[in-house]
Amino acid sequence: MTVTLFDHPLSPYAQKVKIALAEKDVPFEARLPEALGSGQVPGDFQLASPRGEVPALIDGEVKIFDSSIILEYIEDRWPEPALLPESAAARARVRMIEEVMDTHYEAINWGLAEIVHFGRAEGELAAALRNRAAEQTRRWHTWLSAELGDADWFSGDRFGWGDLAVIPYINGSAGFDLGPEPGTPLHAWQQRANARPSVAAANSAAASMAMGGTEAARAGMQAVRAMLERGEFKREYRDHRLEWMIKSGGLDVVLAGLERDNIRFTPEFPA
Ligand SMILES: N[C@@H](CCC(=O)N[C@@H](CS)C(=O)NCC(=O)O)C(=O)O
Repeated sequence: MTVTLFDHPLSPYAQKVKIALAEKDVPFEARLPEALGSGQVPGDFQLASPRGEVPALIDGEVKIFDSSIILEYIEDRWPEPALLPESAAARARVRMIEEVMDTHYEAINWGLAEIVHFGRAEGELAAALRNRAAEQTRRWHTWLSAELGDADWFSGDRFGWGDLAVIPYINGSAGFDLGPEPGTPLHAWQQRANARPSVAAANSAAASMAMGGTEAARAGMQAVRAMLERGEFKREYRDHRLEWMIKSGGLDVVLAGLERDNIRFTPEFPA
C-alpha cells in the first residue's frame, strides 16, 4: 500500500520527510491539502493532522503528524539504509541540530517571508527586521560550520538525519540571498547535499511551486497577498515564529495582523 504524505512543496518540514522517504526508496503519494493556510482543516487531512499542518503521513491505518515524529516512524518502519548514526551520543547530536533548525532557524526564514513576500512591514521597520534576520542567519551559519567541522556530512561520514534536517532551511535562506558564503565548507556541503537525488527532487518540487520567479509566480503571490488582505488566508504565528517577530521588533506587525484578522494561532485542539 502506498504511503500518503500531506505536503506543501515549499514547507521545509515536509521536505525533510520527502528526503527521508526518497533516501529509503519508499514510494509515496504527495497530496496538497485543500484550504491550507485558511485555518480550516477539512476531511481526512484533519484526521491525520489535527493542527492543520503539513507534513502528515498516512501509512495504512497509521496517521502521524509532526515532521520529527514522522522521521522517527520512517526510521523504525523502514530501517535501511539507516539515517540516524549508530551511537547514542551521535543520535542525540543530530536530533539537537534538527531541533534548533525546526525552531530557531525556521522562524528567521518565516519572518523574512512575512516581510518580503507578504508585505507585513515597510520602510524602516522592514529594513530593521531584514537586517536582524541577516545578522541572526550569519550567526547560525557560524554555529553550523562548527558543527560540520571537517566532516563531509552533519551526520558524519554519510548523508543522514543531520543533513536532511539542515538543507531545507539553508536553501530557504539562499532564497533570501542569505546562503552560506561561497568558498566555505558550509557552502560546499550545501552543494553536495543539493546534488543528492533525494534533495534535488524536493528542490525541484519547490521550484515548480515557486515557478522560478516567473510572471506566473508573481501573479500567484499577488493573489495570495490579496487573499491575505481579505483575511481568507491567515499565516500561523505559532511558537517560535511569534517569538521571533516580537523579539526582533515586529510587535506592530503582530498587532496589525490580529486587527485585520489575517494571522492566526494553532487551531483549538482537540476541537
Ligand atoms: N512542528 C511541525 C511544524 C509544521 C508546520 O509548521 N507546517 C506549516 C508549513 S511550513 C503548515 O502546515 N502550516 C499550516 C498553515 O499555515 O495553515 C512539524 O515539524 O511538522
